[in-house]
Amino acid sequence: MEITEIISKTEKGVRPNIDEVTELMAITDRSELDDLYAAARRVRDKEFGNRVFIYGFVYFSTYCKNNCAFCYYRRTNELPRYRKTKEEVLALSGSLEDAGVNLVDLTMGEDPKMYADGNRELIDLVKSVRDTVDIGIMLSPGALPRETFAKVKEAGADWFACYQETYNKELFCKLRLEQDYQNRIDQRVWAREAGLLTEDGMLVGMGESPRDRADAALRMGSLGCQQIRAMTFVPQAGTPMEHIVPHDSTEELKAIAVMRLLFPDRLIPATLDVEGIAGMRTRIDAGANVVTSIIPPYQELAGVAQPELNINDGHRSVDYVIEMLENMGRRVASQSEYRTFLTEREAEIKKV
Ligand code: SAM
Ligand code: MD0
Ligand code: SF4
Repeated sequence: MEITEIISKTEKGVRPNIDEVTELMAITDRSELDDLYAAARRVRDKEFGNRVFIYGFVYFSTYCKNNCAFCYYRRTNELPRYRKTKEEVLALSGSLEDAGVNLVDLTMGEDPKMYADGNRELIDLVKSVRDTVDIGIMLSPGALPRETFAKVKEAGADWFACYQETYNKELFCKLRLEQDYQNRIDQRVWAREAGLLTEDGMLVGMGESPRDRADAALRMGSLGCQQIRAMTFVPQAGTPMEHIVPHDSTEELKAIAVMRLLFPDRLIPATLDVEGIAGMRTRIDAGANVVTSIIPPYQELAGVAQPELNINDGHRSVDYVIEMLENMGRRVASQSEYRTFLTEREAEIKKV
């Protein structure tokens, strides 16, 4: 089938098969790419209008017991690491709320301290943030034991994020060394069973094929994840993948647009963590509707893929992002709009 036909039938709501999705992921022609992005924008705007959600990012512990091949914070990379105190996390969450973000994403490496005693400290942290702010809370802690999910929900989190990176098992094992493929898939299933909304994600530029990306997009959406993402791999000093030649963002932008066409009502992030603020517009123009990895300056906080980019120049700050979105004719959702969105989606996942 011609690319234009695949785009137009998908836009009309007819689900393409995996071969057709692979063709979309493999587009290289400039005018076909423009058609793909334009269709993705129409589909998004029909569903969400010009509303965009914005998420603050608090990477509260950079200690990690894992050794992912792609990650700067892998166990064997010798780095200065930090662990924020509860009081610091509460102050950061409060100031993000005051600045107008819709959600705070509490992220950590798999810090052994947060796993001790049935994840006691982690649960306590979520509870304290819940008592302090009224905005959404996402927890991105890595893999958790099954029995912890009910406690995470009970403590007041709205979302659990854990990215499979790839659904190609062989590639997964090369990336997430010493980790169990099925256990990582189960994370989102267990989280949803506990009543949490879930986010899944794929990494781009790790040696995966367009078909792998098509498979990941279809699987992430069909598993009922309400937020799905693609992020381009950024090589990190001191890691085994340090010298891999990085992709530009084209494959990520295509993945965003294809996911948008396949799953019109999902949240899809435009992350500031790959190309900084310079990459926000292209991701929004490919169909994204959430800006993530907003980080307040001068708080000694790190990003993940870009530990420092644009943080202390204030270009990843809330005010700067809001201004840029407004210049693009977009509008940041109010807190009550985001709350309503969460309530609706929570009711939906209960039906599944
Ligand atoms: N430690 C938790 C985990 O791994 O699930 C949560 C934080 S982890 C740092 C969040 C995500 O950042 C990873 O799942 C991966 O997709 C992404 N990431 C890590 N290193 C990256 C890199 N070098 N380039 C692009 N994305 C990266
Ligand atoms: C982001 N740096 O949104 C964050 C991170 C973890 N839930 C998210 C990868 O890009
Ligand atoms: Fe640890 Fe997450 Fe980095 Fe893997 S991706 S090394 S689990 S912080």
